[in-house]
Amino acid sequence: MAEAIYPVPADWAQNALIDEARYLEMHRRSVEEPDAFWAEEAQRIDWIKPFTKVKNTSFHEEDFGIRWFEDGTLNLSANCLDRHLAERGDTVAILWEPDSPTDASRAITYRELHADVCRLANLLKARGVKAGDRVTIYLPMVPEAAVAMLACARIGAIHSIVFAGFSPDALAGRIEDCDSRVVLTADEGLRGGKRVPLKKNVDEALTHCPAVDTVVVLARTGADVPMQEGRDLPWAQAVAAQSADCAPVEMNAEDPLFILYTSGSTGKPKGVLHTTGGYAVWAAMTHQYVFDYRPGQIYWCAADIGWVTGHSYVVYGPLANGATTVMFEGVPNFPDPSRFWQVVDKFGVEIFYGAPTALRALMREGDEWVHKTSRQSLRLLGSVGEPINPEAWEWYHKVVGEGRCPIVDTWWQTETGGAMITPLPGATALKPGSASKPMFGVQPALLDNDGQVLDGATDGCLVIGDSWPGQMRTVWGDHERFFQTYFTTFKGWYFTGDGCRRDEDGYYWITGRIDDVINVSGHRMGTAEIESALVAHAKVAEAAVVGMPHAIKGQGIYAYVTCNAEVEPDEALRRELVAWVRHEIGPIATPDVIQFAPGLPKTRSGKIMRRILRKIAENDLGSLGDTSTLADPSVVDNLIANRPVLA
Ligand code: 6R9
Repeated sequence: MAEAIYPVPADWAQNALIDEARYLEMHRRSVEEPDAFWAEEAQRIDWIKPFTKVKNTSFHEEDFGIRWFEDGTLNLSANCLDRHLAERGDTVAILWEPDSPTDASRAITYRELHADVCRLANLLKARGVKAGDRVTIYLPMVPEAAVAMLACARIGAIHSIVFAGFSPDALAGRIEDCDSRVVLTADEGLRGGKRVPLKKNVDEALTHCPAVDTVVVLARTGADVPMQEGRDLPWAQAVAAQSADCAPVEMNAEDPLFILYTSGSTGKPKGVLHTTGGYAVWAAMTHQYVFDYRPGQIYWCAADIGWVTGHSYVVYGPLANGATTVMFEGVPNFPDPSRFWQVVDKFGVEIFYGAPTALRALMREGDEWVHKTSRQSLRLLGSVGEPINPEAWEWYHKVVGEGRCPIVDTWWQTETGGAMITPLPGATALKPGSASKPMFGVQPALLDNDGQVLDGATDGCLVIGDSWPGQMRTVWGDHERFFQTYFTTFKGWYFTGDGCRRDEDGYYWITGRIDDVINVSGHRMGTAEIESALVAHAKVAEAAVVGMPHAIKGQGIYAYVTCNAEVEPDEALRRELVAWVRHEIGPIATPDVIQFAPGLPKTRSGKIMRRILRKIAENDLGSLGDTSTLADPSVVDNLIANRPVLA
């Protein structure tokens, strides 16, 4: 079957910032003359001391290192706030929509945001926070979350946001890993009408983190939460006492901006570290070009600030560009499945950027929820977080966008800082399901398992050949792990962990992770993390977790569990283990299936054969492959015979 192609609409080809010819020329130049190209693109940022050196990077062991604009200085908070005040001080920077449509929304101008950021920055300074110190942010989707990020950036403190859906244990691990002394949180969060006990979670986490001496607590719901004398400060009162002036600290381009923990195929989540100058250029540039952003437009990225998409495309990219960025506290189906599109109408949103998992869930509810709304303001749609299946793409395009809005399907990662492979709306004909073409400076390649470069239309492991300004610089506290994880599988290349197909037109189609990472509703999770949560339970001897196809979430979590000898597994234990994992990691890690198994398929050397477990979870029993190398091949028959019946 020939795949669909949607040519660039004529008005987009004529009016967009970048048309096809310009894209080709800019991409060529970004690769052939990177120093000249990036010196120019970096002018979108206000530098305090201009850089004299642009690119100084190597992926090779001998001289490994990634440095961009390395002798320049800047402050990213000043780039997101101060420099807009003269021209756009009264423009709305953040349009906030609360969880419940009956509560009041908020519009915060650049001038107001600047004052709020300065006050919080002064409070942090008063609590002894200095440049280079780590500050943990555990907040719901409220404007104060953006204020917190920018206040850290203003004084050079490194923020580490922990998604407000993570458990106290997960929070404690992340506070400890980066030695943060300060936590910014709220009494409770509110999502889909449900309260999330954030302060309670913090208190529980801090029993393991004695070094934390300051907790600033925002009153979001007004719940009565215990406050520890000397440590806990009510946000509103504490900032009210501070001055609304705070000079931005001059930071080096390569000074750290933030840490964001993300799951890998092994071990604990890694603290992905981004630095200031290159990230600023990358976030601002990609936001402008990918969304064809023009000042005055209302732009909405529906991601949570707990994920990298929220960092780059709710806060830093849009604010660096002087945009009006919508921040939404709620969920797509509360109080009903029209919610997203009602918010679009309420604010006149022109650009909407969301995740396939939400779109699939809404698609299932029926078109009438979309048709109830006007959506006339929409001109561009975006997708991120996981592959978008062509069916959901077509629905997004036809039903939500009424055929008039291009869709930018942006492939990228926490590690890449911003969009890497994506259509540009005025330049790229769209193929549903394909992230399409590389961004400026991005040189993707497909390799076979032996590291041979594959040409033309082919399938392979997706790698990137050279550095780009938004690339992560290290794993917090473990530079060796950074090098080992990303640059040793294929020497001299950045390995993404994704599989990919390239078609005869040079379009890239991401096929999903090829390592032990699963993508559940666009959230990355390491199977190893869920396994270690399961084996931490007293009745569990061994566990193996794999992804399984899931109609809404993209992938679901399938856990094979072997219990201790004296334990008789039953339905009650199954429920207990589900609750256990939710408590250990958070609700996003809830197993969809737990299959009790007397044994797991292992090689003679004791390695679990995940390939076989994946096939069973996928119900793809015809292609289990060679099982003769297993220590005990009968284990597989038992797993198949006792496969739970799935709805
Ligand atoms: C931004 C973000 C990264 C992983 C990545 C890939 C998957 C993200 C995608 C996509 C296909 C897209 N992914 N965007 N797959 N098409 N447009 O999601 O970062 O949370 O680190 O996840 O997500 O597998 O490797 P992160």
